[in-house]
Amino acid sequence: MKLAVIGVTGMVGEVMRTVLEERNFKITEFIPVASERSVGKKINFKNKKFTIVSLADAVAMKPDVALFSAGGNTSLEWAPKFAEVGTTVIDNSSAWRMDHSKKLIVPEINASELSKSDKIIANPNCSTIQMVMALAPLHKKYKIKRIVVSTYQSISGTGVKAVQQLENEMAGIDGDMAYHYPIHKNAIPHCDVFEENGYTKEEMKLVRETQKILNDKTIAVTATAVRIPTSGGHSEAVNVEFENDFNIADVKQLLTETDGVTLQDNLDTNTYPMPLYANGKDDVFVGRIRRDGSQPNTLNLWVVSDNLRKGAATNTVQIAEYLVKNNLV
Ligand code: 2RA
Repeated sequence: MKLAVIGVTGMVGEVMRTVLEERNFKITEFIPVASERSVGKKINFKNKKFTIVSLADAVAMKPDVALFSAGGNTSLEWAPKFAEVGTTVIDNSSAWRMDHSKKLIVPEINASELSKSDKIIANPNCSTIQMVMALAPLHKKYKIKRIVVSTYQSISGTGVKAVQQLENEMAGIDGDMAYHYPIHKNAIPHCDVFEENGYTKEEMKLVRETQKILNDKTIAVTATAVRIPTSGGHSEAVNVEFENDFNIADVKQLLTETDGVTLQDNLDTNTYPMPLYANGKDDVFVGRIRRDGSQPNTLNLWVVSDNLRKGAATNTVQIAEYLVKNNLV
């Protein structure tokens, strides 16, 4: 497998390399790609040094698969160029997610939709992935009617500049701002940009992507996305109303049996998910499972996951693994 990683020096690109190494993804040729200013620099992968190449050179090398994490504009311009030479692109940006001709994949939920003809595959937004990982099995059994979700998102979702801003603020140093406001000792209800309807793009991704992944436009979703000064992962308070009633013990059993989900829910031992402990792990952690007594058939749960891993790099690599295993590349 000739594999290219586009955006190889970014935070997600770096985690992609780690995940590819950890999972011993079989690669015959590794093609690291980054912006012009990084071309020619060396990076480490599988204990070897590789020279970063340009996007144009990478297209000419005709990789079998290209994992993209280089922003929407780069994906819009270059993913079709890779696809034209036969490369299967798996893209982390939002560029292709709502394109009707492109699949939006969380392998544990809808990888079976994939076919050889899919040459540009979209990786969902991190906060969507962790939520649907927890909700998909429940939707299958109880049919979701409405989701109200509040997210508490790690600064790592914004990138290096945000991590640097928090470090500077904690050290009392004035530096570049990734956000309009200080993030230290703060919570900013503003992830990505505002749309006409007063919601942010991040909030609308939770609405639109959830319906596409679960293939059910009847699912009502409303979201509030908040940035908080943590770096280990995104946390979400999910209130979900079903068409049918449920039993809490069955819900917990269902989640326990779900690949990629770990139940952390024991109030006697103060056991519940937290980003400090989800950091660096691939699972989606679910806890604080309790009935919402304010209305029928409604459940509250708390969902935490490392947004750079299952929220981005790991999900992308898992899609590539599925393609290889099912001879789709
Ligand atoms: C964020 N989900 O957390 C977005 C993009 N990574 O900012």
